[in-house]
Amino acid sequence: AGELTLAAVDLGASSGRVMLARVGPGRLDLTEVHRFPNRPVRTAGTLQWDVLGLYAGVLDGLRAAGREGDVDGIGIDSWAVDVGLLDADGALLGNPVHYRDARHETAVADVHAVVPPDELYRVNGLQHLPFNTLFQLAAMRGTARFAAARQALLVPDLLAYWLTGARVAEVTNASTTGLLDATTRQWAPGLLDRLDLPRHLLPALVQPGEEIGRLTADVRAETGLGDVPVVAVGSHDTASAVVGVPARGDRFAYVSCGTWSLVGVELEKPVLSEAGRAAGFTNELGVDGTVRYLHNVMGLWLLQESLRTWAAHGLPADLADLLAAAARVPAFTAVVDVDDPRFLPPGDVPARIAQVCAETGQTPPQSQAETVRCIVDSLALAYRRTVRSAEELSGREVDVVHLVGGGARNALLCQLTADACGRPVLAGPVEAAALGNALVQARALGALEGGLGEMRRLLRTTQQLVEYRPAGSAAAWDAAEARIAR
Ligand code: LFR
Repeated sequence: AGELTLAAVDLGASSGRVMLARVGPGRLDLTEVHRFPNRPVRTAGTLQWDVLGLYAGVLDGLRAAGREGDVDGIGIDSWAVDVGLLDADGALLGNPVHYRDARHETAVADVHAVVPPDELYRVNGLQHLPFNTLFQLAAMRGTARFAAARQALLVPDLLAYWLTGARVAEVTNASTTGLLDATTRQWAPGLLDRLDLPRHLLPALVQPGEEIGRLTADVRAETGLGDVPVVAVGSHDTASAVVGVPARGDRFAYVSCGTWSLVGVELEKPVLSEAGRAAGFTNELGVDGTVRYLHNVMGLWLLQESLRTWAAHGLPADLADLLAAAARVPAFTAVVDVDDPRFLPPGDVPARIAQVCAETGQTPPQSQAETVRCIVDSLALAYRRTVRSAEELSGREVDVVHLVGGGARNALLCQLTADACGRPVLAGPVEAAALGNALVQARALGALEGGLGEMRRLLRTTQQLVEYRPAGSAAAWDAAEARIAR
């Protein structure tokens, strides 16, 4: 097998990237060819994704990729759950609504009245998040837009549709909708019927590695690329990031740390226990039939929103400076439960932290550095709690915690995660999602052989990783946990 040049499109909540990967036996290099901001827009009270802006960024990136040489394949991954609705002509009916929009939640009680939460979990195995696609669609029932809708496409599938003309639902991302049966791994028609969601909304499923289609003539003309296949990858960014975890064997936990921190283990089969539901564990599908048994921890969002709030008030908002200051203030002056749903919507996170501290009888952080320290301590504490629960609930033992994604650059967070979990943390790669995207393409197109183990071996031999050894006492973390016990 030779070497291939692959474009990996990776869209995050705050920016989109087009990366060029050169992959072959013993080789895996990644370079960024284009990066563009992802700015959600609120109109008439609804928070939405500027999906045409994102698509334009993808086209710019593909054009830039083409200038570097021949492109052999394209893969797309992004955040999950959000969908664009298409009408009978295949035209987009408005912008996909952002998962942080408050309206989705209005349907939760209605859905649960028809399918109680425990029953829902036995079918879809999904942690309750108020924005899971089924709640979003249920909240739209009765609207003109919904009446006109013939199909719902998840964001990466929508972009792939515009590139190729083919409409599919890639299965790792489909598993985040709440409408996929966790046991059969097919759409759950019974669930759709009971919730009055037309079955035709959901396109045929495809597996990572299948070709979705080839660039249309229009797109070829616009990008300068040739007859390039768009290959289904783990189109849920977290699925691609878990491919990009450079683990050896199966005794590992991961923290996929970006805007969210997805914390869990990789399994062969779903765990649909009531205890897992109560602990907020999800059974999302991974590449090669794996299960991502994980919990959504609020993640770097808390830092991002704090910086945004401070910048708006004219306060210092340089992350590196604030983290350096946070490393110098004492640990555990205040900790919060980062999964408090009040942290989900955009807004003044520092004020919300102060409020939660007051409610739990703690002195709120008195400075920006203390607020940042509170966030980082609280994230590490949540990782500790979640890794432990994942082990207990799944029976999988964990020797090492892999921290991948942008958070791998945050040395304070990595060290505190090692201390909190009492396990070594292997940090990196930062671009795990783009790497996982490229690896799945490379195998589909014949440049690599084998399973996740071979892909991960290639990651270990080519990517820069940093090890953090655990230090300090478990008792301090236990005491911190007791302060926020729910
Ligand atoms: C991470 C992520 C999470 C998903 C959240 C919302 O980027 O994809 O896995 O729960 O975004 O879609």
